[in-house]
Amino acid sequence: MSAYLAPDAQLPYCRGCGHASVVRQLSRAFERLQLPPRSVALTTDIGCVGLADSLFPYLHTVHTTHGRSTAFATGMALADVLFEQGSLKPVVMIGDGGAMIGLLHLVHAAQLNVDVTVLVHNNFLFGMTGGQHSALTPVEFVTATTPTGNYVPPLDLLELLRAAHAGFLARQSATDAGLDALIAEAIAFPGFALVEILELCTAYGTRWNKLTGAKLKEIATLQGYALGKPEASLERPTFREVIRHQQQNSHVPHATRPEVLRQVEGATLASELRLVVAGSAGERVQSAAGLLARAAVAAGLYATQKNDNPVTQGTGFSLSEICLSPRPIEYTGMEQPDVVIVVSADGLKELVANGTLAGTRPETLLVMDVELDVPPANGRLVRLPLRQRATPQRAALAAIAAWQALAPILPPAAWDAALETLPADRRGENITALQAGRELAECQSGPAKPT
Ligand SMILES: Cc1ncc(C[n+]2csc(CCOP(=O)(O)OP(=O)(O)O)c2C)c(N)n1
Ligand code: SF4
Repeated sequence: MSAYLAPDAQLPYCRGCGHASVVRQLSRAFERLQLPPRSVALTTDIGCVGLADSLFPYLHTVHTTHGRSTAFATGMALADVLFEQGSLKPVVMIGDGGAMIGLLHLVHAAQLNVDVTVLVHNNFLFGMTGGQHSALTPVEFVTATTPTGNYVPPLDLLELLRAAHAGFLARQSATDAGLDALIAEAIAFPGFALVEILELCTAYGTRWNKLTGAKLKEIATLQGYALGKPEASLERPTFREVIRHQQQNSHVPHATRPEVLRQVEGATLASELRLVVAGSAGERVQSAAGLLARAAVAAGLYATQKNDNPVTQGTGFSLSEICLSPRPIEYTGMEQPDVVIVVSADGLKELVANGTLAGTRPETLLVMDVELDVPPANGRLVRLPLRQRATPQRAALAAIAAWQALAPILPPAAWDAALETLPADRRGENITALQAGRELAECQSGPAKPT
């Protein structure tokens, strides 16, 4: 692959901004490594630095909350080691502001030694919000919040991460011709790697300070920073190696609680299926949906789950959006669900409010508690006494089981495999809920039309 950057990419930064240079060098680094585009998860932080996603249309991109990009990338790396082949390459693009806000995520990723590469775009200030100083702003540097020059010594990020046992740490200026090779080396490093890239923000940094490209090296010297060659150490085992070792040496009997889902055969799903489960907070809606996702994965399907509930956690609605597919799922939107399961008034209210019911079609199957008002929706309606017969705590899983009894796609063995992954003391209640749902479906004469 010769171009990871979109050929017609319009770089959205101010003229001369260091972010543009890093974007080009990062693309060249990918070219050097010839990484399959789908193996890269480019994770961007908030700020001007976060405008890079759309410039790399061939890669997976995730735009995250401020300071948290490293945490998202770490999560992806952990999941890739545990559930996939461990071949994903998460690359984080974060500003010095974001690095300061999410400092502990960097420390934690370094401690874990996950295969995550972090590019800290250090332009010495918060660019997007008007040039405020960060913890990495050099002494005497003028910013919006240090108008007479910063007097607080900057945090030496590399020293801090060295204390967190990071294996690959390097610092370079955005204008250095060898930056692409250095970034490629960081990405190829099997554990945690971080490159701090010194840059100029031409909107604020150069407006308030007498700076040119060459001044970046001067700033580095003044802070006592060496540029270029990283300190790499392969002596520490990576997270991947630690997990592989644990898996090979684990003495936990498999049947007690397997780390890896037991695989079964017999799924009958030809194309993607999108399902929403909605109920009340605290009534195990999301864990019921999670069990369904596990059963699907046990049966060889791909599954995604997105949960939602109000910030208050213990009150109001709780819902899960599940996509199931025989092929990798590349889009998890829920504009037109195939199946809608509603087990409480809170859940129904939320599905009306968030527009899910407006997206129902004549083919949509709605499984609802019989006590609920018939909603303004299209589709085939199945109303069951879920809360009364299965209890509110078990209604969501019972409804899922009823749907599966009416329109099965998973073999019973898939549910057994999913149940095995639960702690032993939680299996019984789930088996009861599944049984209740199947019995309710047996009594059901057939789907009706909503009014
Ligand atoms: C949690 C949170 N706090 C603050 C903001 C406001 N905010 C948006 S962009 C930004 C500055 C980002 O600066 P930096 O990370 O250095 O990136 P740059 O813009 O310089 O590329 C801030 C503080 C936010 N979006 N979210
Ligand atoms: S404000 Fe600064 S960091 Fe943002 S695009 Fe402009 S020069 Fe770059």
